[in-house]
Amino acid sequence: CSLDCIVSNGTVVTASDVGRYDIGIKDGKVMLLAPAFSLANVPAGRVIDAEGAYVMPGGVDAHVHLAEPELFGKGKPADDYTTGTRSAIAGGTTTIIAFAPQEKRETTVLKALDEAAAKAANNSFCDYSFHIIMTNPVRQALDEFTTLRERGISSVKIYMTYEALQLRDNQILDVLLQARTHKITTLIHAENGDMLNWMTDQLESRLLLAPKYHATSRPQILENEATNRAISLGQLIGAPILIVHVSSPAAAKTIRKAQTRGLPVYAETCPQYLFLTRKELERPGFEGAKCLCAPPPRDSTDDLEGIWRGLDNGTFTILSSDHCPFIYDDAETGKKSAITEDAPLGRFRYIPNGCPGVETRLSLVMGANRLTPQRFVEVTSTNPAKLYGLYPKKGALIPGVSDADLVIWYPSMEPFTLTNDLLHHNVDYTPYEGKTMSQWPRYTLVRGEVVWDRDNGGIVGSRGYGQFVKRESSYFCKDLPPWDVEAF
Ligand code: DUC
Ligand code: ZN
Ligand code: ZN
Repeated sequence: CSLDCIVSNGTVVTASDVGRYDIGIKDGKVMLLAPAFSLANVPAGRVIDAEGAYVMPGGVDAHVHLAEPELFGKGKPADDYTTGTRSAIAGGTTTIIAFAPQEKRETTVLKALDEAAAKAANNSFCDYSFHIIMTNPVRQALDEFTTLRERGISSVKIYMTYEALQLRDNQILDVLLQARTHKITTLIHAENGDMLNWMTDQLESRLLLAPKYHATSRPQILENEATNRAISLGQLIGAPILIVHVSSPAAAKTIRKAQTRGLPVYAETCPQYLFLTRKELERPGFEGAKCLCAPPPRDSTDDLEGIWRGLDNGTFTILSSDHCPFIYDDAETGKKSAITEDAPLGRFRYIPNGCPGVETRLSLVMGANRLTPQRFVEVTSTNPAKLYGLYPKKGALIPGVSDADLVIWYPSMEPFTLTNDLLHHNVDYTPYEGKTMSQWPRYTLVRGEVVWDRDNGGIVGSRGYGQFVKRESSYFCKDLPPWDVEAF
């Protein structure tokens, strides 16, 4: 039979194996995985000679903010599904999970899902799904978990901070219990909102307003307290939880202890907590705002080392971007909207929290050369696919089963200096401007189609090719007996 495409003689890396193979692709799927050169005589529509390259399952970025309303009460995210997923494929990511936020005044979550689905449909360059953000977990919304599962959604995110989003502990328990029943994974933003507001008031009363005080207002203890509490709430219910965007070694240690006790606690970190320290918030003038995200970049390179260690030793299940894009130079909706006449360096309280990063996630970590290639695939593709019910369609290269989503790297490529004009998002900066990049994907394939060809056209995929992917429950989800208060 003829194949649509053969990727020949590459070093194929999955989470479990490394070896020289040919990959045969047909109808968007991995059809054959055979020893190198063994497909040499098979007719194919296209042959990609991957000699000297790493061939990996495409990146799965499970934390991307696109086309959201003014979520945190400040600033408006700049990327929509078109620009955000364009940026994703240029960086080797083939599936994203974005957010569908419930408005606080709504009693349904299905409206949020419908709105996100409408925004993504016919606009996306790569495959996608959504996490529901639950801000009002009333009975109706909780009862809709059945419908969410029918519609292929198996995760919800909740917040322990931000006035417009924050849930009380009893509300968190309501969500966890319902999530457990429906095999839904709960993502938790773990920062203590009251501590944070109090610290912010303290700093403001002393007129300490510049971007760098954002980090002062959210010390590690505030993340660690909320992480501890989230773990305890999860333990009471016996529900799996995923702590998102973990920034501090203190919280990583708390998570590791819980995992050692056998609790179903998973954790995510992001490149900003591997590469940026709070020093970046002290860039001249207002420039520090470019690296302002929540949780904040931590104090020292020792802190960065602590996060790398957690990524290496299994504390962190996944590495996502937390791509949360705000224009810098826009006084209405961007970072600069926090600047007023009486606060020329802005008031950190009002600076939109978040950095762009969907395109740089894989290259930064690949280039750092700190993880084995297999561990790299595990945390950037296979584990997010397993955690969120996409595996083995995504995150694997199983013949006849997995989509032919690939990222192809040539480790011998010429290093280059990163500048924002090389990126494909709708943001006017990158926190990593001027950084020497030793790695960048040469090709990205989504369901067998080359969508990114760095040396020959750049973005060659098309808007609208990306499909919604229905998700199952988490691969890590165990069958549990019903939760029973009388068992206590
Ligand atoms: N949480 C996120 O997940 N992203 C950006 C800001 C935030 O607080
Ligand atoms: Zn968050
Ligand atoms: Zn986020």
